[in-house]
Amino acid sequence: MCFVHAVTGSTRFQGGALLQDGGFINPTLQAVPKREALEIEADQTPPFYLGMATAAPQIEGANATDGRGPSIWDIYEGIPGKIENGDTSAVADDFYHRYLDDIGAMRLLGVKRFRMSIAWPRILPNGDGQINQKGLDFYSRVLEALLVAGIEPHITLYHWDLPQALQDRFGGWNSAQIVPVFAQYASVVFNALGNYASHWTTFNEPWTFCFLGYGQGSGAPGLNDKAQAWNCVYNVLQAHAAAVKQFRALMPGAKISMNLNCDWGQPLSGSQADADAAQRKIEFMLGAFADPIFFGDFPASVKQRISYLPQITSQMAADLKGSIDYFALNHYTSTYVIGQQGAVGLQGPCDYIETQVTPDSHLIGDEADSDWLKVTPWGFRLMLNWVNNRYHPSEIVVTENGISMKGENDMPLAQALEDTQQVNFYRDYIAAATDAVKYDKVPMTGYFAWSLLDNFEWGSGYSKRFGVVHVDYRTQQRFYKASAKFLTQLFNTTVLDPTFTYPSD
Ligand code: PNW
Repeated sequence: MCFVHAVTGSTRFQGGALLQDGGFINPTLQAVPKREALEIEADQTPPFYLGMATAAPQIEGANATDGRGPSIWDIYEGIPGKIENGDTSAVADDFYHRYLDDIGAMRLLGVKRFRMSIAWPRILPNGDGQINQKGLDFYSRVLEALLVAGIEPHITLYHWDLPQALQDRFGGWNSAQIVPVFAQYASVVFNALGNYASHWTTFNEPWTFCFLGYGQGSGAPGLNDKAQAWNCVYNVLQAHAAAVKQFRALMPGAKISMNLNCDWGQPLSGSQADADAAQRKIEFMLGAFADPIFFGDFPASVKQRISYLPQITSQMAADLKGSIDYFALNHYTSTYVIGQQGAVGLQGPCDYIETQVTPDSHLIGDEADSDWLKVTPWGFRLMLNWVNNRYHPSEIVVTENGISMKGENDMPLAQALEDTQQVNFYRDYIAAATDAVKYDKVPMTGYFAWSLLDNFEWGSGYSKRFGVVHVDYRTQQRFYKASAKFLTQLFNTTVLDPTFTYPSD
């Protein structure tokens, strides 16, 4: 029997004991046998596949190369004070030029799936109209290299990089004019690159780009208008349905979804008000997108509170229902939720507030480098169960999960590469998901770590490092962290040579 070690410290994951330790027992969960050891046994491969996730605007760089047009992030990054340290995505990981090295590294690690996104401004620099062949050629090269390396691509059409031209012309996602324009972009991509992949998603985290981008202004395009954010939700849903219609006609047999992110909401107290509030929080964050797709309408809790919510028509409901082939969930963390009449949150009037610290100063989980992220593997299992119980999807693929290790950016290289907190995070979250599959019968089939490489973390610039591969941004050298080796060993995808180093080192 062989154990994956390098796992010390955390005692957070001990099956049922953990659930009690966290102060909550979910009646929908079966009691879980206590784990004998904290180590995950390497000969017990998790019951889902492993992949590495990335996104074009966070890794590619080369923002003005080969005809790429400006995106809303290129412009937003230029506003003083918006990005930590004044960082920009202009070079990022230089994946545009180094993709062969990075794909080669994944091949050597034994990674079999790679989640990537296509940059709309590379394909249609003005958003619509003239196609930029060089942009399509770049993705053909990347996708061919992946297939030659035995790595299956999972492709996202839109990961926050709207062509700035469309923001200027009609206000981007605030306007219904975006719907046919996105459908055109989708059809260009499906026609040119459709044969390369069998797993697709239309949008990554519309909650994030609608509410942070249009509702709060902490991401591009930097607007602060909740009505615009809900218009964005509505237009994204319509654009998704329009793209899926074409997808199904062109690529029968391939699967498409939308990457939806949700934090677990844990009632702070045992009160009914807090229980209702926690349910409402998940309906606002996840249900606002998934309910229309599964049930053809927004959740009642949202409709009752958001006066400026656009109405889903019966035609739109019909187009949306059944418009995903698998549930693509991005999940990182949990919050405590408290019912509070009159409370207004990021999404508008919602009658709840969220916190990650109890009144007696108990943090919901260990801190990461990103302040919104606390380590709560128990919430992952509960989140998977919530999705399964509400929607009964045929398949759930976790398309992002990961951590920026506390203090990592300030550590000497050797210490950053021994990323024990990141290893423990993956160990505990994967164990929680394994329990969800094993004991709760959640149909989770795949798991993508965010991220392959340290990368441009939006408003945090390069100060937060989510990669399992370290990037030295001065030299573009890459170094494996312990977490890269942990994940690939755990999934039995490779036999690692301990002296193995990155191809370009
Ligand atoms: C996701 N928040 O975004 C994205 O899909 C990735 O692009 C990103 O790098 C990753 O999570 C890590 O942050 C998020 O503020 C952006 O709560 C913001 C938040 C959460 C997720």
